Amino acid sequence: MQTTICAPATGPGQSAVSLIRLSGPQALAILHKLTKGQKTFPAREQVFCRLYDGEQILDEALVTYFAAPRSFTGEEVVEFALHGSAYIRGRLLELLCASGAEPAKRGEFSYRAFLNGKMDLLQAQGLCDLIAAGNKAAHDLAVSSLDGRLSGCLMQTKTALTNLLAQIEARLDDVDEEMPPLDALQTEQILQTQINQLAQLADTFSVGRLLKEGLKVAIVGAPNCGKSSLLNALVGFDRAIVSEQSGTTRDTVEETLDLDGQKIILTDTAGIRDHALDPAEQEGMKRSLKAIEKADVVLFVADLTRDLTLQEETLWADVQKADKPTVLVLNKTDEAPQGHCKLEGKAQYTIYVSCKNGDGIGKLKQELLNFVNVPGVKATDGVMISNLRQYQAVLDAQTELESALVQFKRAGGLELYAEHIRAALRALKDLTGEVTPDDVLDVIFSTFCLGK
Ligand SMILES: Nc1nc2c(ncn2[C@@H]2O[C@H](COP(=O)(O)OP(=O)(O)OP(=O)(O)O)[C@@H](O)[C@H]2O)c(=O)[nH]1
Ligand SMILES: [Mg+2]
Repeated sequence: MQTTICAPATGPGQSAVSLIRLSGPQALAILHKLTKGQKTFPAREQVFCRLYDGEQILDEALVTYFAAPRSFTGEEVVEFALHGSAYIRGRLLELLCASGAEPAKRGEFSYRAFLNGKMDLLQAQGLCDLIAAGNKAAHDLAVSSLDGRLSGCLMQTKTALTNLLAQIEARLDDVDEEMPPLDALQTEQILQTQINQLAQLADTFSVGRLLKEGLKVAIVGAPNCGKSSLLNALVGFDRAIVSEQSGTTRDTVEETLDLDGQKIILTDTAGIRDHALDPAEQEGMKRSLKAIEKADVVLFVADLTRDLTLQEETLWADVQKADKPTVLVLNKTDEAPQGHCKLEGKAQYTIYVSCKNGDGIGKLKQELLNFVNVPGVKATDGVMISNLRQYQAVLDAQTELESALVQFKRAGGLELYAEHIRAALRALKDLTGEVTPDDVLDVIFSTFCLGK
């Protein structure tokens, strides 16, 4: 028999109210036990009642009972809205477990909702992303998964492929060859349309990922060019130490910025020069190079009050080799308003700033936003994918359909052609969880938060 599980649905610590959720066949019986049978609980109505710990009152709570299958998990569910003391919460969980419930695993409520057909895997992942979203962009992205837009978009492709497969299979079964052959033009068109749709969806991944995880920006350059000053100017407070001495920043300094609802993760780094003063600075420089590797965008800062050093030119070449979008940020325009830098012609983007008086900082922020607000990346219905597993499945499906098309055009055997379409369908069904193996599902849901 299915177990009954319980977990806090709200965070730890003290709060005005906290919520505990109970789900499974024993939920209502456990509720009656804790309220000493003093109340009835009509489904979906909040009932004010006393919860007992033996003969003592534990709390006065608002309790809602959701009858199966009309609940989040599709099972019998009880939600306790308690006074938010850590003691009440902890004690109620103990009482629930003493009455036959078990502590829920991470994501177990969502897992049960998925198993009971309340949502597909994409929607469950959307829900997980919704809770994790710390800014508007990530939130909007999660909503488009949660409300089924992404599933709907894939459903169209699945339906088209299923119909096509049915037609092929009918011909494979037609040993007497009584059926007319497949309409070549129409079949090719169907395949090509689906390939294009999947390719469009796959293309949204690079931006979708940035929207969800945030744009990682590394600030690099020679010592004293104003990297830490730039970090501070962008975030709007003195996050990193600034001084006129070269080699001030040793370790990398990270700070997150919310720019128009988009998460930007800035990393200030140690300045790169020929001779490190000591092992700590040397290690700092190594970390600067690692920050470049990890970044989505590099801000290469140069000081307009002086000429570029050889070391800076080498660093510039290294950044180019890393093949990252790079913005050349020419700093200290207040002191050198006519200053120039020999990299200007070589850089894709150049912005003049003064970290001292704030000139150009707004423009730089806008430039950073341009890396995520790429026009036209949204696929049908404004959906995007942001998860690597989803991306790989979409690519797999696309590759299989491309092979199917080649096979069909070559007028090869129908069986092989059908096999590629089946494989594409499998990849798409794996996305929505229809054919996903249990151990993979376990891993996916275990990344969800407790109580969800
Ligand atoms: N005039 C002027 N000075 C600036 C500007 N930005 C930074 N500085 C000065 O340049 C010096 C170095 O600034 P930092 O921000 O510490 O430079 P950094 O690149 O982080 O240096 P390291 O951490 O040593 O690699 C400080 O004295 C700053 O006040 C600017 O826009 N104009
Ligand atoms: Mg610094």
